[in-house]
Amino acid sequence: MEGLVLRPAKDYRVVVLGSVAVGKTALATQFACGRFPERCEPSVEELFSKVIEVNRAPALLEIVDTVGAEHLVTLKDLYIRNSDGFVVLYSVCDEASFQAVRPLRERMGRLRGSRAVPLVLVGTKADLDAERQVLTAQGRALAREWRCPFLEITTKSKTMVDRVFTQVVREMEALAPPGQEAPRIPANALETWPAERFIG
Ligand SMILES: Nc1nc2c(ncn2[C@@H]2O[C@H](COP(=O)(O)OP(=O)(O)O)[C@@H](O)[C@H]2O)c(=O)[nH]1
Ligand SMILES: [Mg+2]
Repeated sequence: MEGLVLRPAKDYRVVVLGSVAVGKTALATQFACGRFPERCEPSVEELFSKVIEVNRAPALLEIVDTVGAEHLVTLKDLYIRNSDGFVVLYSVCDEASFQAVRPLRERMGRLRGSRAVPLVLVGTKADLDAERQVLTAQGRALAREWRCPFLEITTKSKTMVDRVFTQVVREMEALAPPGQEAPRIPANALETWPAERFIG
């Protein structure tokens, strides 16, 4: 039928979170576009989408690549409230980025109230072994505490990056009751939704 657009039955929004320069944009770009960006614009929040196969059915993943800027905190909180799954990143070469994930997880728990927080904990830049500051065992221990999947990856590897998103889909399907749609916010929320609406 002309004009009829078939959308996959499943539609998930996944938010990529973590400190500045841990590789959020690289991860989203590698997943959605199949390439590793050597340089990324640090201040642009982007939305990527890709259809993948989950349990032999197509699922549309909408990926929100967040930015660290303070003035966007309210929008980030909104995404945490209204999304289906999360990829929480730190860099294994940046101890401070690892320290930052615990308060982030606590904030996510507060913002989502009683709702599940389907997430995957990911240590990036595992290819830079000489610069490593966070041990694999530290990431694994934190994931055990949070009862979530844990992966160490390099975003240069498409295979590893794909695995992150397969894992997050599994978490969403395991933790979120089917048929409970999160309320949607528009993709161009920055322009159309005045920030004042979310204060308080
Ligand atoms: N060697 C290496 N570099 C990475 C990796 N992930 C990201 N980068 C680089 O780290 C820098 C910051 O990445 P970016 O995606 O912009 O970080 P963001 O601020 O979290 O979005 C960029 O120069 C990336 O090319 C990785 O796994 N290994
Ligand atoms: Mg970025």
